[in-house]
Amino acid sequence: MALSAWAVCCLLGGVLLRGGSPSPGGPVPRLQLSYRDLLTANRSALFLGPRGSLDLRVLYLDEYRDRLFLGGREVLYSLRLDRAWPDPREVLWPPQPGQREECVRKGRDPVTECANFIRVLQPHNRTHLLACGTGAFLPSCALITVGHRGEHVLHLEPGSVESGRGRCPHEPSRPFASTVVGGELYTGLTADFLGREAMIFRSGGPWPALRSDSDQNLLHDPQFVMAARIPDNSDQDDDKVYFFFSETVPSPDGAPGRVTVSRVGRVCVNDVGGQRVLVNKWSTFLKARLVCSVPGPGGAETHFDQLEDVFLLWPKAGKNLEVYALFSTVSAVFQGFAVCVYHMEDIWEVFKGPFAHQDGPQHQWGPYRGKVPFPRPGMCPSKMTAQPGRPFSSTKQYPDEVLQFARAHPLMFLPVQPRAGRPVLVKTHLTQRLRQIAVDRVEAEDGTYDVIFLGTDSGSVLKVMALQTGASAHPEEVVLEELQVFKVPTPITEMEISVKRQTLYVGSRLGVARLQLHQCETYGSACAECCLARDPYCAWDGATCTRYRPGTGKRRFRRQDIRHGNPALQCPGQSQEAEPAGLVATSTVYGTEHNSSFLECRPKSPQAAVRWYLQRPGSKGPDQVKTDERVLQTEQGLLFRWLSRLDAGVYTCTTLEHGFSQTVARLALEVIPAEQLQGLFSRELRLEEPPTWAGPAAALPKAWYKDILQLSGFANVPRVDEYCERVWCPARSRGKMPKGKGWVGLELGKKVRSRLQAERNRTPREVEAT
Ligand SMILES: *[C@@H]1O[C@H](CO)[C@@H](O)[C@H](O)[C@H]1NC(C)=O
Ligand SMILES: *[C@@H]1O[C@H](CO)[C@@H](O)[C@H](O)[C@H]1NC(C)=O
Ligand SMILES: CC(=O)N[C@H]1CO[C@H](CO)[C@@H](O)[C@@H]1O
Repeated sequence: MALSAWAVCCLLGGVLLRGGSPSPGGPVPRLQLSYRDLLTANRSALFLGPRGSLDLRVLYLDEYRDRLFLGGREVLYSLRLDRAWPDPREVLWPPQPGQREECVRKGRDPVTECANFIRVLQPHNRTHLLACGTGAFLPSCALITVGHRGEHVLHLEPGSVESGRGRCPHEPSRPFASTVVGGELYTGLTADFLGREAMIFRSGGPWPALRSDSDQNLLHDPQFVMAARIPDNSDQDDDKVYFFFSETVPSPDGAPGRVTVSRVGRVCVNDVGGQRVLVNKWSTFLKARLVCSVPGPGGAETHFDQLEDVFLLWPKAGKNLEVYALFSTVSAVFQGFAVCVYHMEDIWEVFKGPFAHQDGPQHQWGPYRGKVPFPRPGMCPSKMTAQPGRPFSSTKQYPDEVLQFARAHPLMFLPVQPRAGRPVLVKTHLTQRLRQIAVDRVEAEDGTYDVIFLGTDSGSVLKVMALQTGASAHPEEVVLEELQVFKVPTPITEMEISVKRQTLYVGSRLGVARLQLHQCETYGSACAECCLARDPYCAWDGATCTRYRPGTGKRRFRRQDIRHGNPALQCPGQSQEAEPAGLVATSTVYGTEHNSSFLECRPKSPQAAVRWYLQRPGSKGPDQVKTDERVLQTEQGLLFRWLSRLDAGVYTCTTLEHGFSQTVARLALEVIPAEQLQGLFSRELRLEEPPTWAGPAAALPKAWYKDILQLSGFANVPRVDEYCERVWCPARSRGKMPKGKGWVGLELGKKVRSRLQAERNRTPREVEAT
């Protein structure tokens, strides 16, 4: 019930006032769990290394070996997934001797740049990983022995260190993407010291090293987000590596300036470059635009053009891959984020469609209408191209005409449109930026749901669903939880999901956290609370809110309603009518006339609508409390800025959520007239005569010290101290051990003071958490 002066002042400042309109940042999370909540409940566990920060740059989740590999500043770690975190293996990896000084001499920052920041961790073979670091602006790579499955070792092979040029950027933070296919490393990066030479690069395997053609400016200041092999069909010869990135390109309609656009690009795995044209350069590179926009009134579209992150949702057999992409706006006017979902088939269709063509730099782009040579540019050499009379079994055999065309037409004319033509999620006016996305497809009682995890720049993760309900074009956004993973606000830079372990691995510069995807008991111990949570991972099993497992257990005991969250249907007999409000105990609160007072009521869900009712002594039924500038309804409760005698009565706090009403608190407020309190402080009180006053407070001496605290509010703390001194301390200093009530009074005095001290020592954060 206690509320510190800090909280009161913020409440008065209107910061936490609950308005009538929906919050501008979108729906409020149903459950908000603090850093401490997560640790206490064993929902999360952190690894920050021995120095409290790893300066983490890369994370590799190895589910085959059941290990998590981390790359930070001059350090590598291996953590076992099946153990608690304190079992790490560490490898220190500084830059080459002299390179740190060389880096500083070239004008780079000694702290933030001139160190070996590990940026590549990729599988090499059954016993080794490939790791590359910036090497203080001299990138280098090495093989790391990690042992067979079941072993837990980590060593750097000293003889394996070699140049990492083209395989790792020079800069510690520049956007960068890499993947390994068939033992070869594919990277999207800027590969030079000055960070100007952007390319897609392949090296380290049986195929010749290939790079992007730099003559044609195929990539405009790209920011790579992700690279992955995605098979187009069952023919391995047709396998391609896809890159997702943003580019800054000249305005397409000839207007001055440049614009940011997002892209999907691809190359064939079996590309070996051309024979006379495009020698040792990609001959199959193509790219297309990814569109993510919201139609506005009058045909104006709001575009989300900056790609932040991509998550590939791999299908269960037979279905097609879906690409979840997180975008932000580049507008200076407003900050917005959107999640768009692309079907891989739609991406393939665009690559099969017309090439974009421009007659000259000043001309408009249009579809290429001439004859496209064979093999069609972008096609991988395969059975399709190597037919009798068409001996194109390698890109080296492709006619010059084909390679020239590919070089001049890397861009597709049509953009890739998202599923349903619009984002599944749009978030504007957020106080935090969104950085990372991961998705889990969850089977629930009434269907399959995609649960989206969004990593913010303030160290938290949002767990969200976009529900397609009814005929509405806009999916309904349900924010299930907001989880503060890191203690301090820090951008989430990595996120990997393990469906097998039902765990999300969340990385920031500081380190990594293992976060359970769900913890159903957190929602509460009643059927209605479990149902209102609408979490597809959770169901009411007849006794508790537990993990829902499709196809197991007795059907009639599993209660879940993701779509509507309607406890009246799912939990009959649990609504307010059946469970009378009388079950909630009444507690008494004393307030002083003309002073402020506070009645606390915190519903578990901030989505619930709170109503306060007042039963005045002697009046008939309870009335809803009228709020005005004197009586404010806040997220934590009802705040009286100054009390009137007429405020006395029994207050009931009820919540309404999805038609389900609950009594959360019941408080009897007694108002002590101002004159009587004045009397209390001015009178010389004796211990044998505890203060008394007329009126309803007959029970007062029992919880004496508490009432004093309540009376004065924490705004009047010096006054209580003074009161304690006057009343209790002289007795002690005089050495007279008081008897009976007096002795109790001394004990109470101690309690009051230690309580006050504790209140003062508490930081605002702790107050918030209580
Ligand atoms: C905490 O969670 C981990 C991983 O889920 C588990 O192995 C461990 O036993 C849990 N510890 C406690 C005390 O519940
Ligand atoms: C993995 O590669 C390393 C270096 O090329 C080699 O020494 C090792 O024997 C390989 N391991 C296996 C299991 O092939
Ligand atoms: C802010 C306020 O009204 N404080 C009052 C609280 O009650 C004491 C005792 O009646 C008054 O002296 C204060 O002015």
